[in-house]
Amino acid sequence: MIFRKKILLYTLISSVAVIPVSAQHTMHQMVSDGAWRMVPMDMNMPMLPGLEGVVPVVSPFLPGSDIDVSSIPAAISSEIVRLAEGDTLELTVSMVRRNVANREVVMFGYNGQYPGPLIEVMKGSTATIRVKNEIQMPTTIHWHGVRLENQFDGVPGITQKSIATGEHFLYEVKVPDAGMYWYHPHVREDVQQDLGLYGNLLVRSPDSAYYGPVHREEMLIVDDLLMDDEGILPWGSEAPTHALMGRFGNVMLVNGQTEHALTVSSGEVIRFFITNVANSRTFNITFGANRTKLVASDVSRYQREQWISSVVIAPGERYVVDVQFESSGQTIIANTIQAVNHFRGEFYPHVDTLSQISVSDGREKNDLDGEFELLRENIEVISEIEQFETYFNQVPDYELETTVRVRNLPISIVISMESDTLYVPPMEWNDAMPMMNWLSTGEQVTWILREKYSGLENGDIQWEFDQGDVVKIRIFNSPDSFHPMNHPIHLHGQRFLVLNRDGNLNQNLVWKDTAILPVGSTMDLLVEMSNPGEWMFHCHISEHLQAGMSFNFTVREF
Ligand SMILES: [Cu+2]
Repeated sequence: MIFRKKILLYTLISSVAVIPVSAQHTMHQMVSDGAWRMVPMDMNMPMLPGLEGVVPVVSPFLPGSDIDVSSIPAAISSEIVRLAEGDTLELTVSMVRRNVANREVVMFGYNGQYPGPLIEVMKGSTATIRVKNEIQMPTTIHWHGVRLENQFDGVPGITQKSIATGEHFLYEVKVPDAGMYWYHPHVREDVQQDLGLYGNLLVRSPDSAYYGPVHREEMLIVDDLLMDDEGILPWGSEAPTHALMGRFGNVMLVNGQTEHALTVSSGEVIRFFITNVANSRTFNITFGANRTKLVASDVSRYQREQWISSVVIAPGERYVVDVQFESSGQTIIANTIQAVNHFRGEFYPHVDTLSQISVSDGREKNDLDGEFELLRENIEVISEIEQFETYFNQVPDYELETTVRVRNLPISIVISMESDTLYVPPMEWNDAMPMMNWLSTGEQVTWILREKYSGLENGDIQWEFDQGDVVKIRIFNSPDSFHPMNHPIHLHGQRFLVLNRDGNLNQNLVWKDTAILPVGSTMDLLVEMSNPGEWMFHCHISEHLQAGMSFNFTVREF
């Protein structure tokens, strides 16, 4: 350990950008041009010596900084679009004007909406969406979680050319699995997705009893945005800032709003479809004292419904829960976490309100108490997964581990991060070192997926499968790297089961496309290679993806 530290200290030579004194004095005037502004800091956190006035080594980017903001149309809230076979949705990507946390900001939107339209389709149908790009950056759309035809997966340079400004692309999205999916760009997600380019795709089952009965359905798209008094903090232009831990926001958003609220009747059962679209933040969502039933996740229902006390949801994941609100009065949906203070090595409880719920006195007339009590066994899911049981105990076909490499970071960051690994938490629920995180860019940090035996890393990894192969992949998140971090691992175009974590068998399986890997943990994924094409395997923290944490694998048509 000591040896490793020494090597790092002597080999990582500090190379930093410093705001010249003259520029520091005029920083306020430069704000509207998208100049760097100091990242918001918690007053409890000391400024590291030598970092005063230091800014990221990349240039700042804010959309619309050269345009009269009043000329940009105001965004509207999300609309539901039901698409039947043969219908085409025209989806335009453009700049929108928004008011977030009482600040007027320029963001991006799909059809001028926040979030993008909720697209609802029937299982087995094909949704046709023509995307027109009107922003000054190339873009694409990735249909997250959908086992669609490879050419519509939205990966620039792999499945399509990115859509240039003024150009179109026609997506034909065939949806084989019921559930909640989402769509977002696969070009600089750290910028475009953070600016509001995300929406839900709800795939309905023809079976009306696919889920249990509820009074109402609500979408909860959870997100966070990094803001100060002036508005949104700029993003890195040539490469992302916040490459170490990802860009955590300090303003919580539900469905793009800071003031999400619901009014419900006492006894009402609500189904929440939760999607995490944040760049990096994993949420631990609680529903007050209200009973919460876990129903489904990314690509299927669970084998068995179960009572839970909270939903841990990483970027990219979806969960479906049914909640019954019993007692009248006020309650909240919250992000309830154990935050860490790296400088003190302490954990402290922290609660952020996501939604205010007013439960009225009037009892819900059509009562579902009996149905809600019931925990259903999903026989179709159980019997389908049974067919994969022969693979459960096989030795892994592939083993990966995660790590990180840094170069040219300011020396005080290196020293501070090194001492920090002494008490690294399995999950980073908050950004406890905002300045250091902000200053670490994609030009200094490389996040790595490494094949354990070959030593091949990221894009050098070459996996080929035949359609129909069932493959066990073991992934280990090494706690012994420069700054370890949890990673949501996402596979395109296929579905997988998380068989076990740290040797503990998963007793209630569900088909997934994204799974969180805490620091120090090992998980075994059983992937059904059902869908031919060239597909991505990557970390869903936007900044980690931009910092290299990705490779492609091929499934040959059989
Ligand atoms: Cu990651």
